[in-house]
Amino acid sequence: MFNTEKAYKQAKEYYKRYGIDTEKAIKLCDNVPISIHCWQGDDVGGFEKSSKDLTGGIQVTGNYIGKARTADELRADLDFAMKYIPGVKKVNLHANYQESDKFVDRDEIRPEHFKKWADWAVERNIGLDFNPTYFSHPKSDNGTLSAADDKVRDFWVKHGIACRKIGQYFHERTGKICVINHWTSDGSKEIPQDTLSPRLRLKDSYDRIFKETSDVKGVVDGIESKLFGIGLESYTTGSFEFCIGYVMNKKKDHIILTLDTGHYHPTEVVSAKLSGIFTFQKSLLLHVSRPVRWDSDHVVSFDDETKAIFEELVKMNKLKNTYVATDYFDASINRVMAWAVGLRNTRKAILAALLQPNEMLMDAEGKNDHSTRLALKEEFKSAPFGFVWDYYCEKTGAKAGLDWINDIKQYEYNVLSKR
Ligand code: RNT
Ligand code: ZN
Repeated sequence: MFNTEKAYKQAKEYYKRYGIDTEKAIKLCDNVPISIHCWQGDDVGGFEKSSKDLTGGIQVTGNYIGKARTADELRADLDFAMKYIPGVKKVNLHANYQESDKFVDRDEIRPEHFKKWADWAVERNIGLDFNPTYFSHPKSDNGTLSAADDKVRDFWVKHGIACRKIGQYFHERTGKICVINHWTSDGSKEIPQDTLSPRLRLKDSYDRIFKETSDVKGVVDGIESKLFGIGLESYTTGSFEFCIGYVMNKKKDHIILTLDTGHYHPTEVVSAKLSGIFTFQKSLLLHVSRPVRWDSDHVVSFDDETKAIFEELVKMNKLKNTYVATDYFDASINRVMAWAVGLRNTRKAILAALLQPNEMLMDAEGKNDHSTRLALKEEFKSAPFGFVWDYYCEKTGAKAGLDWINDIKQYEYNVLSKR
């Protein structure tokens, strides 16, 4: 019979030889909040009282059974998924997940439309993060915060303002910082004649949103850039240069850069950008995703790049300065499983990063001993990490091995398949 405790004891000794304290690593890992994106549970649909197709150049593919049809179902699914996600959690909502009896347009949303979410979060002692939904709306076809039509732009500025106030409400209710992510899909299929004016308008819109809500407390605002979207291939108003320029220029601690792992050229990686950004910035918002050939938003994998990102953050001692959030959507598999797999992998990459022989590697590097540095790094790739991970998952009740997979399959049979 395999014994997780026994295996862990051996692993603990293995790591000790490299100067690594597994208990300390587990504790640190467990305390990193990860913000679970609510939109995996219903394919980014939301619960507004009007049906809208998903727009904004993002796409969800698949038609697997069991999608959450109401906010109550979504919360029940989140509750179930969270059992199998170890560590401190937050839930990340989009503005279109409002709850009200009648239709409330985006410029009119208020804290009361998110009261049920706040009650739910308070009961579970988890934080809530938030996102203005600058897409999937009749007024988003020709740009939102960068729209040439002043009336349209005013509408979206009002939405941004409303969202920051809701962010403060979440902070007041949960006692935890609310991280708001601003992403607009504004852009175009062909290169526009005028590429500058939309960017100047986008800048002005963000300025207005922040000025109007300068008294808002307990909120941090990420500005998310992107390379392209489907149907928006040639030009993105909120490009990387625009967003980093905006954030650096504002010099406000609450306005930070968001890096989404799927938002760069295929040979660019977020792990290589982190130290450059931290040279100038105090903190960062990370959207952990998995791009396959494009910004496909596949379920997060325990892959080289995800590991490299967290290794970088640990090495720089910037894990505590990074807001970690997931952002992916797969409708071709059990959505609760998709949550558990991607969130477990994110947490797993954090733990793996905390279990690297960083001191020995630094020491070798300090001595210009690059051969030892390489040998150590490579040798360590076969360290018994899985034994530490399983032990951590079992200890926190998130279950290890096949147990959690079977539980989620059972939930599919008992609950999801009946929808
Ligand atoms: C889109 C961005 C954005 C969205 C969510 C739903 O490419 O990554 O963060 O995925 O806001
Ligand atoms: Zn994102």
